[in-house]
Amino acid sequence: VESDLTSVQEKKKQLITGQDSFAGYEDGPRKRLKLDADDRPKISLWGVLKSLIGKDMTKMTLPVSFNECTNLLQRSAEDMEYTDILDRGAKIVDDPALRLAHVAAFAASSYSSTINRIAKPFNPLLGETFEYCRPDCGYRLFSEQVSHHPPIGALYAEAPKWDFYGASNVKSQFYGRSFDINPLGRWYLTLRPDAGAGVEEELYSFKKVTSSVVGIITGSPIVDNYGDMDIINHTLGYKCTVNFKPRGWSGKNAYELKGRIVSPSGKEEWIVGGRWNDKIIARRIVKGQESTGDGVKLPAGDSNAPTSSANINAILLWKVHDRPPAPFNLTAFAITLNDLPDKLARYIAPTDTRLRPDQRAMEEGRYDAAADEKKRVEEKQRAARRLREQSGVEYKPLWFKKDVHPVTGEEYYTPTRDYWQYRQNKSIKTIAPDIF
Ligand code: CLR
Repeated sequence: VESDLTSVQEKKKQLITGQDSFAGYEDGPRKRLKLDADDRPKISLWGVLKSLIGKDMTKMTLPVSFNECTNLLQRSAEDMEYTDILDRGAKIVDDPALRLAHVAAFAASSYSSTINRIAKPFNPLLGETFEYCRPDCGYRLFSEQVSHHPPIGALYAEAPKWDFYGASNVKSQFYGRSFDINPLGRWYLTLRPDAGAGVEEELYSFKKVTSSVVGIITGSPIVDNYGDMDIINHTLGYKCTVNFKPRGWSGKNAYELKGRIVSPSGKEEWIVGGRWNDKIIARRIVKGQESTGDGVKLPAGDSNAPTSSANINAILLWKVHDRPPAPFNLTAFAITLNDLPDKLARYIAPTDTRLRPDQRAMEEGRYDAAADEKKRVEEKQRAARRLREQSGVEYKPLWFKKDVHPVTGEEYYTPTRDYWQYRQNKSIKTIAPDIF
């Protein structure tokens, strides 16, 4: 049984359903692509990349066979694969440190999708948008490519118990030995805990760690993710630094992560640890010692999740989903993103990634068409930019605006027009540009 929602949770739920946000998603997420396996030509990465040392990804023109059939807006949406962690975290009403542990596990969980994905996502066109709803998980997401140089994609996702927002703005550089991707922006999470927590909303924020493609020269490239991720509860003052270990020469430290949750008074309360390819467990620190045990199993369904940490010394926060073989090594979640059932086609913006012809061709294994269409839409983007330059018009994104975050004081993107309202009124077409 779903417990009663708090007034702020209920308000968000009413907003999402009141705007018919889930219209078009009735058939549920798709299970597979049309393609059974991708048959992209296998080329040596090093053979192509060796002349590109020192460059960033935006300055590399690579054959389309280096691409996967997703783009960076969709890669950001992949952060939503494990939002069940947030819904479980919101249920813990008597332990803000354990709530933060859930947020930390959520932030780390998305890295599991980088495994075996040695391919370049398409670069979204300026003004491209991507919406994604999961009625079964209660959330809606909207994103827009707000800048082309540097490429920045702003995202805003909402559910009754949380909002997740930020911008993907990565600095990439190819060093020869490795190809490094450094995310620049801060990600924000508003959590709305269940009744009894003594707080209606909490603001958390974190920065992503470095992603790095290693093993390029030896011909067995893998994505590693390493560095420190500071996760802060700005409302209550709890903090945690999760350290992602670099895999190292022998691969001995591969996937390992660990962090301590510290209360505002400086007391270490929980340890979050595990591996981002497998599972993450929170263990209570008792008299300076880390509790042992495998952790309470993940509850089957939200309603069985604990509401108190009183009798828990170890709890399983996250377990990776199965990875059945799939074209481009996509996760089952990534496969759902570019689906375009007829029901949905009526609602999405004309700028939605799902309508990008090059990416659709890639997804269907029509690689020559993908290359031709990619060239065409990129040329169309350049023509639009030339027109703007000639008439001296400064580009402004349609749905987001740059602002200063009221709590962190850092620059961020915030919605400026209500996409979901336009969607409900079927009036997106009156303002969205023709970019494909
Ligand atoms: C990491 C998590 C960030 C968003 C993000 C942006 C760029 C992505 C990166 C993630 C994962 C690794 C990535 C990268 C772009 C290119 C790189 C997919 C999702 C691949 C592995 C590079 C392949 C090498 C090419 C030269 C073929 O929030």
